[in-house]
Amino acid sequence: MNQPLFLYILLQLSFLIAPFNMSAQEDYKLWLQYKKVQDTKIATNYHSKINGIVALGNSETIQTAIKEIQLGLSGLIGHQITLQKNTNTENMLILGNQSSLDEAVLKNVKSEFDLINNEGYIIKTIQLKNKKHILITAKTDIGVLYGVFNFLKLLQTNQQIENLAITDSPRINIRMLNHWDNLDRTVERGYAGFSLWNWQKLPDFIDQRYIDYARANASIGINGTVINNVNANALILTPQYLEKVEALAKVFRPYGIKVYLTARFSAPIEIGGLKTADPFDAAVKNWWKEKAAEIYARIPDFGGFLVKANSEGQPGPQNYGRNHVDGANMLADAVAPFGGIVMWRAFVYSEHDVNDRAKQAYSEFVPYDGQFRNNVIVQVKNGAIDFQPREPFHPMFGAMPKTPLMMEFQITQEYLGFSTHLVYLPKLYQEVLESDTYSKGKGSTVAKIIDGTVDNHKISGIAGVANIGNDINWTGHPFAQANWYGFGRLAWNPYQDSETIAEDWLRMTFSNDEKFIKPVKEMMLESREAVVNYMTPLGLHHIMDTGHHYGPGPWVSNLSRPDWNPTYYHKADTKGIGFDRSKTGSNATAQYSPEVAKIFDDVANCPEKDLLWFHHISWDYKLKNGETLWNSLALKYQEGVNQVESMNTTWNKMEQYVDQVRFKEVQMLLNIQHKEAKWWRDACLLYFQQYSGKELPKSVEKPTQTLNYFKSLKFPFAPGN
Ligand code: BDP
Repeated sequence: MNQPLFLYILLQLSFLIAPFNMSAQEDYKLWLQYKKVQDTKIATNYHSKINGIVALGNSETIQTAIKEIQLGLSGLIGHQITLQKNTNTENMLILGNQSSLDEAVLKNVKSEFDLINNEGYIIKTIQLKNKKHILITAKTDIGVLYGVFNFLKLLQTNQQIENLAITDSPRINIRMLNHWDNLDRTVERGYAGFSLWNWQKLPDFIDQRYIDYARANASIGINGTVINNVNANALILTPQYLEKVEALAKVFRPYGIKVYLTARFSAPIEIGGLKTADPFDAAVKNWWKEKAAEIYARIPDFGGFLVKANSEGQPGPQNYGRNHVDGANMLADAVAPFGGIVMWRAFVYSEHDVNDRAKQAYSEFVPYDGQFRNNVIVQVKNGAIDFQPREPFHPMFGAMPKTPLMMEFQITQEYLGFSTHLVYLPKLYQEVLESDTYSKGKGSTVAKIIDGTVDNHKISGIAGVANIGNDINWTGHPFAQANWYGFGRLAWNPYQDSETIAEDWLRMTFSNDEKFIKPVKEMMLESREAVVNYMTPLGLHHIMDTGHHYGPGPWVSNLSRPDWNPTYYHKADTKGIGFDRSKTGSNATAQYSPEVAKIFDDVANCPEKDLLWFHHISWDYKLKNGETLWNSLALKYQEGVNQVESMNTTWNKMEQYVDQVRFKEVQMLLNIQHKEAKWWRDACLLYFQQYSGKELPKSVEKPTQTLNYFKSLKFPFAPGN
């Protein structure tokens, strides 16, 4: 080949490859981009304030902290900050836990140590022999690592670092991800590729991804991970797999992340060769005790078991005439000698129970309050049905004062447009956490129930069903990274504002430019209400298409269980629409504290956002805006579409602030979201119109297709199913 031609081809290829690689990396780096600080004044200031690092201690966690601070600073400041032996020169960054500090340093932070717990940290500007330094310290090494990540966050978000005096501690003990990952690497309700865990290559091959996964989690304070699906496969408990789990636990340990496993209740039969899994059977109890000992011999800091039992066909104690307490306590006894816990899920409902599905978990679990061992925590979804775009808080929160309850949020967007729709979920989480249960009077918010303050619990927990897969950008949608990030931040402190979190995330992930931050933050904050509007406004729920839950399916009524059918939930008829859960209906409202029940029970007082969740309302009923229910419903669907349209407009103006690839990705995804929002609007309104028999209000666009067309759409290979 002649040289010019060769060079020409090379040039063409590099155009194709270079931007791809660049952005692929940016996507991959999540919120830990560590890009050079753009504002030169700020950059110079950082440079002058950080001369070197003095690191005390040499545990794996401290080594990790040193690596991270060096990586972060070299990116943000633009050159390597070296390790120093002492604080003779000023402007050292001193890292070390409490016991590693000498008296001269300690003197500066004595009172701060009283303000933090074992995982908390202190970042403080101190003076030693008239020289200023920045100290990052904690009671434990993991606290130091959290301090390092939070110090880097200050720089990433361009905050000042003069006279620092920060103390911070997590409010919840167990802050974890739940991976619904199967051993064949498919991910139940996963929309970002396959499972991260490469079981076939483990334990010998340690993918860099495992390390970066741990870094990302530690940076937001996540300290636990359940690595396999709640619909569990017993094989994970065999030596063949435990060896692989052990290898992952070893990778995660320096980052303060404990591994937990789901336990299939019938494992003693399936892999233990026993005839029964009856929790009262001596051989069964013994099998679990030995299994626990075997796991702890490999993984001394193993966290414990998460169990889905007698739920959606999974085996459980009821198969043997026993109850949830019997099952949970048997497992709790097995892990107790090693300090392990059992997270027992309350996601139960039965096709044989004719009661409103929303009432069943409460009815089944509340009578057990006080009967669980003290190393059992009951894991409750945020709402009583199933991770809908909006649900009132689960009535179990506040109803079991003698039992620690753990929150289960879904980060993966099973019912919220998969990884195709931009939906900023911390808005949803915050709404739930701020809800007042009134269980011990006004102010008994869900956040205070789960962090243990209302009922004085020692263990507290929060879990997020992960949206992570092996896609280059981890989460499918670039903005879905914000949901992982935001979940972690709220797990650390459930009282934070989702707006602050969105802003931090944007600054760390994309840019500190105000012209970018302001509009894009607004777009994120509005996105949750948008999805509610174009999918399930005014309290509608579970009207997604069947099985895969992709797209609208309000017409579906032929499933084997009544409570799997959308028609069960919306109950549309010629008179009106909505599920009557008030006194005149299923009386689910009575499961809440009287103060809350009173509000939900009364049509006139019930928040309109929850109206059709609690009431069956006539099409002509007038809402606060003076419009009929039918008109309001239609207008909400249209509003949702309009909101996505304006999200598109906002994003289209952002090209200059973000790299080309991420810009295009988000642009294409927003276009799909817009298309699908219209699909939702048209399909739902055409379907409900059959019952209302009314015209659409003028400002609602005419449907582009017939109802039959929408009904005919089938998605046999929709992901995550
Ligand atoms: C539902 C999901 C199903 C899960 C179940 C659960 O559709 O895939 O197994 O929840 O949480 O939302 O157990």
